[in-house]
Formats: sequence, structure tokens, C-alpha cells
Amino acid sequence: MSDSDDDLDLRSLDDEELVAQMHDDLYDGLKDEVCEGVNILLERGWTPYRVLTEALVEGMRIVGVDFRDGILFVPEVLMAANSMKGGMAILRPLLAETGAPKQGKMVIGTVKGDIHDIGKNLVSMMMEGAGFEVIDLGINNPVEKYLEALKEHEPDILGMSALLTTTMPYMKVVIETMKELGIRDDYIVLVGGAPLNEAFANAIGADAYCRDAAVAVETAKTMLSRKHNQIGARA
Ligand code: B1M
Repeated sequence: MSDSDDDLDLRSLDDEELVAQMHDDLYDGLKDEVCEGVNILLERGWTPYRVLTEALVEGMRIVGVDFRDGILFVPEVLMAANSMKGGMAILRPLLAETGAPKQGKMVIGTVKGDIHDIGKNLVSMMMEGAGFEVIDLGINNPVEKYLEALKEHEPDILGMSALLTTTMPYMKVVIETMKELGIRDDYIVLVGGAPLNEAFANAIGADAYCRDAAVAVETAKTMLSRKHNQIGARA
């Protein structure tokens, strides 16, 4: 990076230039700059959701392409991820303070063998913002961890995330274990992560595949109200 880049005054950029610069800064793992960019966009009246999707998620998409193509490696991607998390930490309380009425409860975690958590964290943030109570189990969860959390928190929804083709089959292990214990139908099971699709979700016996965090929120709301209606009709 040149000296002139070091001295760049982010406030002097218009919105489009700033977002492009934030994509570069995310790519370069410059957490302070990414956070500054987030704050500037918020000051300029951008909604937290718009900052999240257009500046952060899009920046991470670009990182993902170059990671796939062997241009970026794990250490660089980790720095990018760290920068993304810095920006998300600013947005989290703003997304959560929408004053939405309480909707229900969700336990969510990334499956065993998988340490990707950015997408899951985003889902948690958006669900909280929509009025759900979220219990986040973090990464690398064996089936026992999910079961313990279901017992302890009695959520309406179980969410599972997987970003690797090698870890996504573990979701089936969790669902099959729930079936064996006779508790599968007590919960709405939602799954997500870049390598999944609807056919996979159907095949493993999940209730729905969620392409992104916004879809997760909509799906959770729809399925929960359907469940409440069914219970109401039976009563
Ligand atoms: Co990894 N990685 N990674 N990685 N990494 C991928 C997933 C990969 C596609 C990159 C690539 O090759 N293009 C590839 C997987 C290939 C495959 O399996 N087919 C890959 C690989 C190979 C690996 C390693 C094996 C690399 C290595 O060590 N050689 C290794 C595995 C480690 C492990 O888990 N055991 C690894 C490691 C890492 C880092 C640690 C460096 C870092 C993770 C840091 C972190 O998460 N804290 C990392 C990252 C950042 C990525 C990419 C670049 C970005 C993922 C991300 O955060 N996306 C990723 C490339 C890609 O996905 N294009 C890649 C942004 C996020 C907002 O999107 O996670 O898709 P996403 O979440 C979305 C939706 O999917 C959905 O909503 C979210 C928000 O809209 N969603 C859900 C996700 N979970 C949900 C749960 C729900 C609902 C919706 O429940 C209800």
C-alpha cells in the first residue's frame, strides 16, 4: 500500500467511493479502517442493514472469490474475517434495537468440524433484530451440545450452519439423533451455509434451507406462526 493510501481521508470520499474503499480495506484486513467506514456510513444516514449487506457482506464475497482461486490464503482471510467482525460489532446493537415484539427463541450453532462463524453470527444478529431470543452455541458443535441446549433452553427453532461440503452431512447426524430420541417434531429445524441448497435440506429432513440471514428471519417467522396456528386449531 502506498503512503497516499495510508493518508486517505475516508470522509472525503462519496458513498460509492467509500464503499469501494471499504471492500479494499476488508480485503486487506484493515479492521480500524473498516470500522471507521461503518461509522461514517451510519452518520450519513445509511441503515445498519444496508451497511451490513453492501459494505461488509459484499466485501467478504470478494474475499471468498479470491480465496477460492488461490489468490488469498488462510491468514489473509482470517484478517479479513476479523475486520468484518469489527464492523459487525458496531452494527449488532443497532440491528437488535428495532423494538420488534418478541417472536420466539432459537438455538443456533455451526456444526462439528466447522469453524466458520461469520454467516451464523449474521443470522443471529438479524434474528435478534427481528425480535427472536437467540442462544448462540458458537462453532464446532457435536450433537451432544445441540441436545443439551435444546433441553436447557427449550427453543422453538434449532438453526445449524455449515460452510464446508465435508461438514454439512453432520446436520443429518443431529436430525437423525433427534428422531431417535423422539424430539425431532418438537422443533423447527432451519439450516444454512454457502454449500447447502433446498434439495439437501429436504434430503436430511430439515424444515427449511435459508439462503441468507434475511431469508432465515422470514422463514422463522412464517414457520413459527404456522406452528402456532396448528396448535391453536388442535386446542
Ligand atoms: Co473457509 N472455506 N476454510 N475460512 N471460507 C470457504 C467456506 C470456501 C468456500 C472457500 C473457497 O474455497 N472458495 C471453502 C469450502 C469449500 C468446500 O467445502 N466446498 C473453505 C475452505 C476450504 C476452508 C478451509 C478447509 C481452508 C484450509 O484450511 N485449507 C478451512 C476450514 C476450517 C474449518 O472450518 N475446519 C477454512 C478456514 C477459513 C477461515 C478460518 C480462514 C475463515 C473463517 C473465519 C470465520 O468464520 N471466523 C474462512 C472464510 C472467511 C471463508 C470464506 C472466504 C467466507 C465465509 C464467510 O464468512 N462468508 C468462504 C468462501 C465463501 O463462502 N464464498 C470460505 C460471508 C458470510 C456472510 O456468508 O457464511 O455463506 P455465509 O453465511 C450466509 C448464508 O450462507 C446463510 O446466511 C449467512 C448470512 O447471509 N447462513 C445461514 C449461514 N449459516 C446459516 C445458518 C442458518 C441460516 C442461514 O441457520 C438457520
